[in-house]
Amino acid sequence: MSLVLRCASGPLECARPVVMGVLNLTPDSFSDGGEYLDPQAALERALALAAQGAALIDLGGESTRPGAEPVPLDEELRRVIAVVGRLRPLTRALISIDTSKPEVMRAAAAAGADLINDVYALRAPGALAALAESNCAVCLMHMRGEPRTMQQSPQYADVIGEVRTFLERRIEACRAAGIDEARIAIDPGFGFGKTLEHNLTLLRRLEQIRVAGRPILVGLSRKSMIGALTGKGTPERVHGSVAAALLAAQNGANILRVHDVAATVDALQVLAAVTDGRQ
Ligand code: HH2
Repeated sequence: MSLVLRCASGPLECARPVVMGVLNLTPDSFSDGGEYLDPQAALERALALAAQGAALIDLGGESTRPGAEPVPLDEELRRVIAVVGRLRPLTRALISIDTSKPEVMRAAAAAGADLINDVYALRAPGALAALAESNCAVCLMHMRGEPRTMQQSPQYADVIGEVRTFLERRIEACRAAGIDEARIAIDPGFGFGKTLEHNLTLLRRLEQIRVAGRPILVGLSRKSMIGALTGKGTPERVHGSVAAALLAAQNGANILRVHDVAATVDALQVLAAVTDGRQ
């Protein structure tokens, strides 16, 4: 099976799952907040993640953890764009930008970004047009509500059906804006307006949210669902996160967004050896 995501600097083949390393350039992200605010520290971390086997590096200038406050445009641009420009010539890893703001999308595309990872699925005014003008791929993520309030007792009659319908509609909106389907990945948005039970249902039945045969990206790494299942605090969620990533890969995920790249790459190698006889 071939499964390709067309990114700005070339195609990403992801039928065999690949890893996206998380790098938050924020003071308040739930897992690595405050560690990479200095651009030099961020660059070194990005190169380390690539060396550990990340096919993509996801740079974010705004936390989306439950309860997070929005970041002003100037501040997000300042945090992200200089790092993209400096990182571009130093690595062949694809550069993803975690943003919902059209101005950041445009500036990131001009600085050499490959993919826009938007937890609002291009619903902000002007976001569809900004993406359409670029050559970037996009990840469309499902979120119920907004980060400040999304975990206040979310309810679904049918979580799989509702996530799937949302993703179908956002792909349709992309098509109407002139964004080729080959540039689209989809994400059920673990923890974004979902209870533990919703997250487990999505993980169990992941393949059922695949719309139009597009690659599925999942972010489970160190999230509170791993904490709820293991009783561990954020830095101690590595083992649980690797297990979740592996299960997601077995159930259809193509891109795994993780903080612990080396551990996840090792686990995927074991999975690949078992599933395709490759060593
Ligand atoms: N999760 C987070 C951020 N961005 N993007 C996608 N596509 N899918 C996800 O599940 C996802 C995401 C939250 O994690 P993190 O970036 O580690 O924390 P914070 O939002 O606090 O910066």
